[in-house]
Amino acid sequence: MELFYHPLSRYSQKVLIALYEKQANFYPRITDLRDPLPRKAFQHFYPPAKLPLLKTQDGALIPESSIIIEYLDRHFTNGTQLLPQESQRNLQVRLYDRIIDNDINNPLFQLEKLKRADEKREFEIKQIEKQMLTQFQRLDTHLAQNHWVCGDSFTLADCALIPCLSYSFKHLNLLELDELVRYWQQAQLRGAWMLVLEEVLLAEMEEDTGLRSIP
Ligand SMILES: N[C@@H](CCC(=O)N[C@@H](CS)C(=O)NCC(=O)O)C(=O)O
Repeated sequence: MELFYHPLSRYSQKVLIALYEKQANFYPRITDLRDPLPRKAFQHFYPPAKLPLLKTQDGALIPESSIIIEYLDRHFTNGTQLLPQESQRNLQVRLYDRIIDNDINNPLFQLEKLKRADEKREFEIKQIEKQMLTQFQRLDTHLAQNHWVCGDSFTLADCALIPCLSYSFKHLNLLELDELVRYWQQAQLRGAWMLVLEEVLLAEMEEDTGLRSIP
């Protein structure tokens, strides 16, 4: 299997967590879409040019982080089961995965874009921050009854949430949300996330210094 991804892309981090949870081997194909040459090559290979993308052993291309994780969960029986078999719990996990992608991860992209823009659109920034705070408050209440996002076991919904939390804790005022703070502390001790974070920090260092490690 090959995974086309970038360590600084949150949707890529979501899939990396799943791969480590499943203890699945893969060839890492780091793809920087900001660089015109790799972007063109990747677009030629996969015209929608979105990361992450999984190439399976039989050559099929699977896009969309949640679908990639469902594929991994079906084909790799080792490691953590990320989608429960029981139908009600399965639906709940998929529901939270959608809520997190749509109402947390995607607004974070808008927020990052607005904050990077030269012209500061403070009103829009405040509006998105307010909506996200409401989402996090809901999640905090939910986490009071749940050790991980959907109960006692680690699932797809946790793969979706954890990559969103570094930026959110840095930029939103979340420290009063006790359950979310507890969740974030426990997530940072999860082995799969620690492995992902190592790669994220290395990539951030490379961005800051302009130095690339020797492959
Ligand atoms: N719904 C998709 C979202 C994927 C996505 O938006 N990926 C971003 C990077 S995190 C991307 O490839 N954007 C295209 C670009 O940067 O040109 C998923 O879950 O995989």
